[in-house]
Amino acid sequence: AFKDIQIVSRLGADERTLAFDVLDGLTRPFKEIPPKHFYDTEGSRLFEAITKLPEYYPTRTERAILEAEAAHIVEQTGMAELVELGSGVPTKTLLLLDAMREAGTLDRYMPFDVSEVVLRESAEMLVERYPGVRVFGVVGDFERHLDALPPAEGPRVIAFLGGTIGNFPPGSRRRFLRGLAKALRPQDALLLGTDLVKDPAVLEAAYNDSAGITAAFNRNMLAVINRELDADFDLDAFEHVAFYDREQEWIEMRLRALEPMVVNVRKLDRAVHFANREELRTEISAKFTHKRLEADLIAAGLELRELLTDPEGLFALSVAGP
Ligand code: AVJ
Repeated sequence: AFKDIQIVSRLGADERTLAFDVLDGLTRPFKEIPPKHFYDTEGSRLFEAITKLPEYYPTRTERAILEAEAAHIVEQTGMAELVELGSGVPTKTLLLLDAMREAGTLDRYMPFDVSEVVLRESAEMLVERYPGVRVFGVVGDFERHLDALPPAEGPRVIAFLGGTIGNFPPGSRRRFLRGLAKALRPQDALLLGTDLVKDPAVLEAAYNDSAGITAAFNRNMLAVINRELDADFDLDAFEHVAFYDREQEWIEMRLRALEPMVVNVRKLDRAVHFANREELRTEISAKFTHKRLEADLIAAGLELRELLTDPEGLFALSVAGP
């Protein structure tokens, strides 16, 4: 069955962008490291734990929407190929693949992930579960390596789930969506998961859980930098900060220095100064209104075909096409 698995890698050892991002991010007037650097093995484990927290509604809500709508999405798109950006552990994916199998359209699954181990394990599980499916995995950064995907044969759906699109600042978000739009043919579609604007108390609770898992996830970025760049961040010297910015309509996560300090990043040959209470931004997570979503899609050259939400209107799955 493993003859049905093909995996290509675009991440060479010298392709790591952490060093460049840290060098940029820690020398800016307002320090910032992009959220993709949360996800080493420990960070991925902590994120999995976040998705099971009572306060963190997005994952379970998106799964419920997919449970209700997967058959409809498959029927509407006729999808034979599923590309999944940032696939990770394929739990929600199974709902779509099951519906494709039921409709008799399932031909190819193309996961895109930074972790070759995760990709290989899920590919092996999936060819067992769906005899005859071809898996084409891409180990890479979906911001840079979309061209590694083979040409579409049957109708293709690119799924970008979980609300990760919210990590892009608004201009980059439109640029990225435009890149996806260019990769789609008229018979293809984009399946996009977005968290929705709601009561700020609900939003802030989701990023300030009482078990402290999100705080550990946030601080883990410093552990990643310590390990990869031989730095000496003291994780206990930073506190977790997460708040909803009502004007921008996004959650911001930061790490706040609890005292003035100097951090050595040996691999970069830099000493980085933090003032007392200085903050390092680690993530924005944009929340959408229907209007905002539609405007972003239009700006990217995409047409909103369908907007599927849960009964409480917490989260949305959109089907869009060129
Ligand atoms: C994976 C980007 C969708 O923004 O909610 C969870 C990451 N950060 N808790 C999100 C995250 C803090 C998550 N995304």
